[in-house]
Amino acid sequence: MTQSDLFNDLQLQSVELIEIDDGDILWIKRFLPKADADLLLQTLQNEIPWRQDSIRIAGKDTPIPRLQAWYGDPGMTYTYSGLKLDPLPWTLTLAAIKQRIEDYSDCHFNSLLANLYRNEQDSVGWHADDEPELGQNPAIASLSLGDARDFQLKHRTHPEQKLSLPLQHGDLLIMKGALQHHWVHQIPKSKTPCQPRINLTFRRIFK
Ligand SMILES: O=C(O)CCC(=O)C(=O)O
Repeated sequence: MTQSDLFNDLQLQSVELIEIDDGDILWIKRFLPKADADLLLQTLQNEIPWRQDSIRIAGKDTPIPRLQAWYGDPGMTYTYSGLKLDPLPWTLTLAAIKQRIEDYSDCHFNSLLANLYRNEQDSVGWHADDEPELGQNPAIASLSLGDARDFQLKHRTHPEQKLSLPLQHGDLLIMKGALQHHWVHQIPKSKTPCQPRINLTFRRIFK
């Protein structure tokens, strides 16, 4: 172990409540210690059957600029932008990290969208996680692994209210309250080269 590995392992979790109007965000930096985050990143890169789905934009099938996979309890299908996703069954790895996040957040999740940003060209555009099946004020827990990327938020009716959170390896973001009604979020392409990043967004679908 080098001195910098040792330093990284000693860095402690810190919790920041982001003060914004119309929603709640909790940013738990280093929710996972580096060694756990490293192992999880490597395992998920290999075990998830990543695929590039297409969504319909202006009547045309357009590949999304990232890879993804949808997991969940039986029957927890999810539809966004005209794309219907049937759940893969939980793996031991994903069930374990879900439990760890549930214990911390006191929330219960029955589904997960996993995203793989292969490099700086991969992204997700402005959107909110406001599909009807997520209920009125969904709690969403989002775990970041791999290279840091900027998670940007913008208020829908006061677009001058915006923020950018540089999410790092092992960080957990919990979004709650009315956030998805009033704010949109995105991961833009990056101007500098990026190594792969995996993001796990745990959700609860109401059927
Ligand atoms: O990669 C991220 O941090 C955000 C992913 C996201 O916005 C989503 O899955 O809805």
